[in-house]
Amino acid sequence: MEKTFLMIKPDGVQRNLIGAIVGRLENKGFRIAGAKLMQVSEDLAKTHYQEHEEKPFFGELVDFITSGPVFAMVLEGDNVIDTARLAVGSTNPQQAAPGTIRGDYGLTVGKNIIHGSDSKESAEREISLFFDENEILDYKLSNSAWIY
Ligand code: RTP
Ligand code: MG
Repeated sequence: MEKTFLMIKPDGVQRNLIGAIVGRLENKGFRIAGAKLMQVSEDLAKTHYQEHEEKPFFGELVDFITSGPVFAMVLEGDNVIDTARLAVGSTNPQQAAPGTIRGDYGLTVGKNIIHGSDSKESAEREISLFFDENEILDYKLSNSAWIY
């Protein structure tokens, strides 16, 4: 089954949205394979957002993502990479559809509540950047037969 990486950003943590967001993802039926509250180091932030190194907002992005704890997650499900991105919503919360996490909770592009991996390659890369192998658990949900 496919895995993806999601991270509630410091604004989501500070606004006490961890429970609401994790609740939505659990309700959808995804399996939480790993989860932790953590402080992102400057090195990890720069590596994670490497693709944006040349962008004018890179410095702000690194400062923001290291400004307080984040809640990092590995989710598992059928087609979860694309489906979780749909649940996250468009990058700019002002354009994100209601019903999406960014559409319902976010206000500006700089503080858009949550990150989600955008491809199979990013998901693999980001999971291994943020999680040790022993932090990702392989277990079955008792209701899984009712989901897939
Ligand atoms: P993310 O990587 O955080 O899940 O967001 P995304 O794929 O939807 O968007 P991406 O293009 O990867 O941009 C990464 C983050 O950079 C910030 N950003 N700021 N000021 C700006 O114009 C601007 N553009 C992007 C956003 O916080 C975005 O989530
Ligand atoms: Mg991105």
